[in-house]
Amino acid sequence: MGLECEVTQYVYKGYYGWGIMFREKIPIKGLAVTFNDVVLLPGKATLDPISIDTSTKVSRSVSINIPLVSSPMDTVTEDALAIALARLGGVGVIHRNMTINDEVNAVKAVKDASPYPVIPFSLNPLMSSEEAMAELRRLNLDTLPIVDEGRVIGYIRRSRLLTGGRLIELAEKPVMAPVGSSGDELVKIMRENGTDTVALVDKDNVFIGIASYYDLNYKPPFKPATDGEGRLIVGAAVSPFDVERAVKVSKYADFLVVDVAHVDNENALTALAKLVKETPVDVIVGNLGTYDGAVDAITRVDPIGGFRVGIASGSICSTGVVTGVAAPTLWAVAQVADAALDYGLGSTPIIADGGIREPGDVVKAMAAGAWAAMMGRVFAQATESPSPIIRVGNRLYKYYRGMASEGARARRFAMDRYAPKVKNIEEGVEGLVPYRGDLANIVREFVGGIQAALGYIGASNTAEARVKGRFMIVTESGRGEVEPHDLVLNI
Ligand code: CPR
Repeated sequence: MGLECEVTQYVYKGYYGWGIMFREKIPIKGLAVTFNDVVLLPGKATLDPISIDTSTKVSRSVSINIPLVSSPMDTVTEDALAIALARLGGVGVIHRNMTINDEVNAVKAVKDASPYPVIPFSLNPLMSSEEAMAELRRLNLDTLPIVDEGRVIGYIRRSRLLTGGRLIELAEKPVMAPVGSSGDELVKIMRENGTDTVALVDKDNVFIGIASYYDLNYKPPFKPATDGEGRLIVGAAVSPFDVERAVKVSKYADFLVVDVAHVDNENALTALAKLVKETPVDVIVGNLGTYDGAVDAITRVDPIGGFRVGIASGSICSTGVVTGVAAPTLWAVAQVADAALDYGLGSTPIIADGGIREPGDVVKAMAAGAWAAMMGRVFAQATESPSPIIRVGNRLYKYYRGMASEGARARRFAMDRYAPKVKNIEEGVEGLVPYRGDLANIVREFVGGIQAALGYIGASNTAEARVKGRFMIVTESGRGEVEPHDLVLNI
């Protein structure tokens, strides 16, 4: 039984009474409640956080291992970040601020990447045993292949180097596998040979790089998100009006994500109803902000592969300021989740999009009915995002901009002939965000926080969070109390 069925069952079996509605979890009507307005109530835990299952679905037929999705933005998701995120179990959505060909190529690059890092480290037969030892120590590895003119000619183990002598005389037989082997196959080979690396070779036996036990043996939940053929999962953004792009990228992408600020629009829904019939993969529809908007989409577009939800909560978004219109993500998720349940789409994933700052926000979104969270700012801060690192004084930053900001609009109108200029105003800003290092560090922190939050609310997986997660509205003084307070923190 899939996770989605379990939730529907909890809901209808009356886990918390009959017909639980996500909107009723947010008790004050008429208040656009945001992440910072609520706390989650603790519940009885049955598992230690580290054993909590973080897997979920991003669309009806695509599963991922951690509930994190990167925004299709030109300072966030191109192939490098999508590869890194899928290797960690989440999924990236390639942005559409580029030509159709470029988007197809970025998607293909993710599908062609190995699900684990392949690193071009090796030893040269001319090295002395001291030099080889220094290299192994530097890389913190026990074994490395000796490679001569592209061929693996032997394998070196640290312990053998202690006696000194010519590298080739100290070598053992090569430990190799074809590039594209699954992680499990490689781990098996390493165990059989007592090595912590395997040399990967192409079909002509040419050395490509090594895979290491350290990279492959990610502790759960760091298990790559892969398709049925073991290739990394990736999504691609499309405009509802761009059938040509949708058809071309969906040949390779696992799912499409509709990329408009507000999809509850006559022209967009008419176009989308046609577009979903032209593509073989799930189409995630958004952005949506209200129950009625979701009903419009559900009744006009069939099939719907998932919902992308939240209007004006994004960190770079100025829609709320410029237009006064907003459907904050947490509130919007509860709205759309109820519409989905009421219209028989309770097993269609909902992605909370915009305004996520902390791991707890992801779990708050789940308690309101979400399956996963989409983030822009947090991922823009990673080494792998496509924006440059900028030094200001002695601090490092990355450039981050909204997709309706002046710079992003200018690029889109140049690149995309399906980008009609329907508004005469920018609805986003551009700025700098602190650089936070490699994506793996950011994701590790987020997943640890998500597991801890799930543990506190008594959920043993993401599906249970939608059922068991309950909110209390927190007052201004309460907010101050549940944050670190009354300490001098900057010591
Ligand atoms: P943060 O994670 O940065 O808070 O929000 C990212 C989300 O903001 C994106 O996934 C997208 O939905 C939304 N977004 C991107 N550009 C935007 C502009 Cl210019 N205006 C409003 N929302 C935007």
